[in-house]
Amino acid sequence: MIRLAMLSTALFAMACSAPPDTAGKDTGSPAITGNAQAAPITDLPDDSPLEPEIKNIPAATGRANLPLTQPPFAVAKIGEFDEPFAMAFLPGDQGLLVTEKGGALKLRRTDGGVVTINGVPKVVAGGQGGLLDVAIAPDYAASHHIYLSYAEPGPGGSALALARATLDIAGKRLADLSVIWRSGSSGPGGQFGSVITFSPDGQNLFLTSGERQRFTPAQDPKQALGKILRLTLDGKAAPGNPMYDKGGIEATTWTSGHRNPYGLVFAPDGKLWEDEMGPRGGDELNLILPGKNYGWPIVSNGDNYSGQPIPDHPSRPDFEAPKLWWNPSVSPAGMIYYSGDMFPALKGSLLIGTMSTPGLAHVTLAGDKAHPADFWDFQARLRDIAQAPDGSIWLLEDGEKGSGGRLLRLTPKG
Ligand SMILES: [Ca+2]
Ligand SMILES: [Ca+2]
Repeated sequence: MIRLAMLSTALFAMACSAPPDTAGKDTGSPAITGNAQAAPITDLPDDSPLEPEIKNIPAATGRANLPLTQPPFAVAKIGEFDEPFAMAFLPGDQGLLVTEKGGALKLRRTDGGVVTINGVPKVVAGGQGGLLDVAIAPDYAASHHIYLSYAEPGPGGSALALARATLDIAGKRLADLSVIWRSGSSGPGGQFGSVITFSPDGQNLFLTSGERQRFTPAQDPKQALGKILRLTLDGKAAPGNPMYDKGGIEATTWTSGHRNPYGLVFAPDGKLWEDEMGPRGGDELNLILPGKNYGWPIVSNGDNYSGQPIPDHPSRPDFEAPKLWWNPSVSPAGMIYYSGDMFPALKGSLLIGTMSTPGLAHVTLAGDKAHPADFWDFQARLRDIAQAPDGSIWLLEDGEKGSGGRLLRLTPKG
C-alpha cells in the first residue's frame, strides 16, 4: 500500500504538471503535443506504474485505426453554437436542445430559430468543464423532464453534478430544477465524462463520470470518479446494482476503472456500449457489463503522456478489455447507435465522433463483437452526434481551436 501511495503521489504530480484542463491529449490542442514530449518519469518501473510486478503482454487484436476517407454524405451547415458540448432531440417537432460549455442551454426549433432557455444551474466553465450533457427523460411526454450534467462549483474547483428540471418551452425556461446527484471529490480541472443515457425500459439512468485526470480514483470504490453509475430517474442508487447493499457511492456504481468516458449507448439487443478517451494511444470502445472493472489506470493499450509505459490489457485478464482500441489516439466523443432508414448501410452500427483526429468512426456490431468499418474525414473536431427523427445524422462540432461549433446535417449524397 505504501508503494501504491507513493506511486499515486507521483502520478498525481504528473497530472498536475500539465496545465489544468489540458493534461492528456483529450483536447487535441498544441499544448498537448508539448505535454506528450515531456521528459519520461525515470524513477518509476517500466512495466507498470501501479503494480510493477505486472509484465507487459502487448495487445494483439482489436486495433481500430483506419485511414481517413471522404465521407459519403451531403453535408449541410444548419446552425452554429459557441463551444457546444451535447445535443438531444425533443419528441415530435419540438426541436433540438443544445448545451454550450459556457453555461447556456439553447433550443433550436425545427424552423432553424434558436432561443435561449433560462434557469440553467450555475456552472464552472473552462477547460473541459461547464454545462455538459443534456438528455430527455423517458417519460418526457408526461413529465416534460430533462436532465443536465455539469461542472458545479465546489471546494477547490468543481464537481460533476446531475440535475433534473421541467422544460417550459413557451416560457423559455427551466422550472423545478433540482440537483439529484453529485460526484463529490471536488477539485480543479480534468475531464468529467458526464454522458447521460437511459435503460431501454426507461426505468434507469446511466451516467459516466470521468476520473478528472487523477488516475487512482478510478480504482477507488469510495469515489465516484472513473465510474459508470446506474441510478433511478430520481438520482438514487438503482436496486440491483452490483454493490447495491454496500450503500453510498458503491451502491450507485455499475462499472469502474474508466478514464474519460464520452459515449454511452444501448443497442436494441440490450448491450451497452461505451467509448472513452484513454491516455496516449489508449482510446477504447468497451462493452459495458455490470460489476466489471475496465482497468484504468493499471492497464491500458496506450501509455501515459509522460512517456511512462502502462501494461496493455492482456497483462491483466481479470480486467475487462476493450472490444476495439485506437493507437494513435483519435479521441472518441459522442456516439449513437444508428437505427434510421435514411442510411440503410449504416443501420445497426455505431457512429462515433472523434476529436484529436477529427472524423466520424463507423463501427459495425455482431453480438458482442465490434468491427471498424469506416473512418470519415470531417476536418473539425466532432463533439456530439444525434439521429434526427427523419433518420438524418446530425453532428455538433466542438467549436474549440477555431472550428466554429457548427451544427451539421448529413443526408445521402446525390
Ligand atoms: Ca480499459
Ligand atoms: Ca500500454
